[in-house]
Amino acid sequence: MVKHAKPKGFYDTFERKSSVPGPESETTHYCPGCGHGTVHKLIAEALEDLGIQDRTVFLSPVGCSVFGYYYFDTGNIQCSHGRAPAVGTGVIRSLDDAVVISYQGDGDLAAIGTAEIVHAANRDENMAVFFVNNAIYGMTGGQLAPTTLLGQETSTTPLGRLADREGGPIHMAEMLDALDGPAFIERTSLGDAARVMKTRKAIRKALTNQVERRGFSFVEILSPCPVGWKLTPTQSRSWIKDTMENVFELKRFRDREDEIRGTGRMPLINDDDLKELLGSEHGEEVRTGKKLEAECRVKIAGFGGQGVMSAGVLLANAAIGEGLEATWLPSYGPEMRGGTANASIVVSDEPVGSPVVDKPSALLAMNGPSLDSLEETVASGGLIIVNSSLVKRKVNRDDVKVVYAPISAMAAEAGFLKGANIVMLSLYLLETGIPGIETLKTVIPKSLKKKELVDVNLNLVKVAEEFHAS
Ligand SMILES: Cc1ncc(C[n+]2csc(CCOP(=O)(O)OP(=O)(O)O)c2C)c(N)n1
Ligand code: SF4
Repeated sequence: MVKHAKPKGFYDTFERKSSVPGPESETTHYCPGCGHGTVHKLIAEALEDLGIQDRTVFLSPVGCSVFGYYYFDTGNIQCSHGRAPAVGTGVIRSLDDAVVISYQGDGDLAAIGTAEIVHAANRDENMAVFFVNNAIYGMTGGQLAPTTLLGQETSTTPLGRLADREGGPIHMAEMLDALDGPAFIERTSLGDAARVMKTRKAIRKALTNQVERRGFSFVEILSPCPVGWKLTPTQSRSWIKDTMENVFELKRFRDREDEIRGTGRMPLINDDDLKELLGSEHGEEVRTGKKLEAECRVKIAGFGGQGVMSAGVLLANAAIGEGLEATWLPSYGPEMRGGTANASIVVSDEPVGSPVVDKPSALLAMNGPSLDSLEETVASGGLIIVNSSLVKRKVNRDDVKVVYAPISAMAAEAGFLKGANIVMLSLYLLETGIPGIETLKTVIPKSLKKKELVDVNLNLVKVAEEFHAS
């Protein structure tokens, strides 16, 4: 007896939240004869047979296959249009054991996402990319795609694609084959049962490559879109064989079968490298397992030229010098000179999840516009240090601690106005103790290229200490 059942890679029922309740909400959302369903089934079967369902992260694109998460019983991420290879890069670099599948249409991969796929391929990221090429934008109503054939009628080229007007179809497999990076590239089709079986093999090969960490594996699948092509499902399969395959050659372009590329994880910096990088005298203090009560999320903001970026780097380096984890994220205003700029620094006792600081626990406002734009973002109970030499108003919040200090005047009085950033940073460290002011004093000499400025800057730390003590 032959027992037909859904492969385990699929959920038992395809229950879609947004559709009308009833049997309709448990069928797939694809049109009859659509190739996505076939490719889904081949993937789901391979997941089960290779036993990798529990370690697979399926990246759905924007396009008709946007609902991957309703079907695949795996980890799922719905990505922004074209960005799946970038998301996959993050996943594979942080989860050693993951098998990453980037499932993309031709609008998604070859139009808006061209940069992402090219660079992921070039970096040879460990991921399997299934590129469903139906030569049209299916989801949005059959517009021209980068892979639309010359002469093919679409809703935006009703008289057919013209090379002189729209350019010719992009051959993604050939394009990626020009790169050194990829491990495996093949183009297959769903034109008939024999071709489907070849596609099945290519999908398994790409997934096996992930299990064995052979690197970036790309399968382009010529796939029917009967609705977009205005053909019946049967005519669509024939059209693939008789027309599409004349333009897109079915071929295994590359197979680096014998190479194993290792995990996708970025090599973590080891303690010796860290000491060399920081010139740390803290030797044994590097990654000490020191604990913080809470993550510090700091925004240092001011005019370009006020040294907010370098203050941020010093803060991050001092934190790392104490065995903590830290990130530094610069944000420059559009102007080359004189515009506003800010640095986001996160200091934590664990690897930092996101370097973005939306709700700072501390704002170091070097000028008025910075206070105006960021005051409201500071977390309740947080800290604002205001450079009262330049900011003439008071802070409006009563749920944060505020320190007013004439930072610029203090630096100028000490003979080095440009060092106002050091005064500001020192005050922050004196207020919070994370990291300690003594650590900053050891980081400054190692960070400054101009050695004659070391004493000047250390003197500015002292100025801040005196202000804080007064
Ligand atoms: C940033 C952004 N730009 C445009 C769109 C509109 N959009 C949705 S799907 C799509 C193209 C889908 O075509 P394709 O990737 O070929 O997938 P198919 O639907 O044919 O499977 C476009 C342009 C969008 N959702 N988001
Ligand atoms: S529009 Fe085309 S690609 Fe989209 S579900 Fe229908 S047949 Fe499939």
